[in-house]
Amino acid sequence: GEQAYLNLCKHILENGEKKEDRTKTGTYSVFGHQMRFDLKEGFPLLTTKKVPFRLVASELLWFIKGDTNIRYLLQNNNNIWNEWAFVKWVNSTEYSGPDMSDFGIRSQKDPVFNEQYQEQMAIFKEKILNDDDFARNFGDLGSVYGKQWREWKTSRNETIDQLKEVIDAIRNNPDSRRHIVSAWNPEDVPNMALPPCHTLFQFYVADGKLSCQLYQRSADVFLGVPFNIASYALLTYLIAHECNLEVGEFVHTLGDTHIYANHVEQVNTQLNREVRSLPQLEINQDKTSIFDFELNDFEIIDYHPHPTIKAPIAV
Ligand code: THF
Repeated sequence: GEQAYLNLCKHILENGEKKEDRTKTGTYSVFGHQMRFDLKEGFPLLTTKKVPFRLVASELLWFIKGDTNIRYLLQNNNNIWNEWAFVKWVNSTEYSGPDMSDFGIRSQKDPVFNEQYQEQMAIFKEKILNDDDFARNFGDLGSVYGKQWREWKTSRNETIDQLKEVIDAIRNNPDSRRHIVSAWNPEDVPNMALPPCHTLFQFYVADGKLSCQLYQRSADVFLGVPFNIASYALLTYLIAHECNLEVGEFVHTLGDTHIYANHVEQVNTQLNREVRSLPQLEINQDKTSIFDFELNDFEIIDYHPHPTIKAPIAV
């Protein structure tokens, strides 16, 4: 449970190797780690800081729809993927504002630049929301999760709906050892704004319970991982609901598992807090298919976390 997450944070701070990374932020990193969350104990939203469930849920619904355009996220006031679309715009010939190269790192270090960046980001968001052509050209992140889950392209130009197939297989052949969805498509990796961090997941049915294991190749332990845990827990609840199963465990297996150097202080703040009891997830019982759910079909109840802890995202 949550203690496994806090133990991981402590383990990295004590044993992590100092490692440089693509974003030039610097990390403390370990390779290979596993955490288990018993979903019967409650819904695994961390309580030692507030995790915005609404953002987790709208991102998951976006994947489930097979959507890869950030417009849907922005329509739901979800800004977590903006930077990866913004980078395509500012590198294009259509962009004529001030130079935005390395905006992620520069916006944190240079307040004058940060103001220019915020201004361009506001323009970008406004155009994604209100200009259809612009949204088509610059809102799309390419062949990311939604695309691979719902419309994997084969060499014969057919498409595979991995999510639908895995749900059918869980229903019809629960004991199968092949309940796998892969987001890692080697041929498509060069066409993605960001190659998938959650690479592959597998379901497992035993004793009337559905469990899920995720292999995550790269894990931003402070900002990403709390989202990823909640997201796959929600997915497991939804598929269990559709297949008339109880929920079992979420097993989270991590590859390059890192704390960014500029998150260390925040992690220490969190480690000094007491764990509280987990909230519960309520799902609208009138809906069965995972493909029919909307944001207000889920409710998190009895969630009383410690306050939000702000941190900059590495781009
Ligand atoms: N890039 C990096 N560096 N880390 C990631 O976890 C990550 N993701 C997705 C894609 N690229 C990544 C994006 N997921 C937040 C959370 C998840 C994200 C991106 C950003 C975040 O900033 N969360 C804040 C709240 C933000 C808000 O309120 O708008 C938080 O406090 O939790 C891996 O999936």
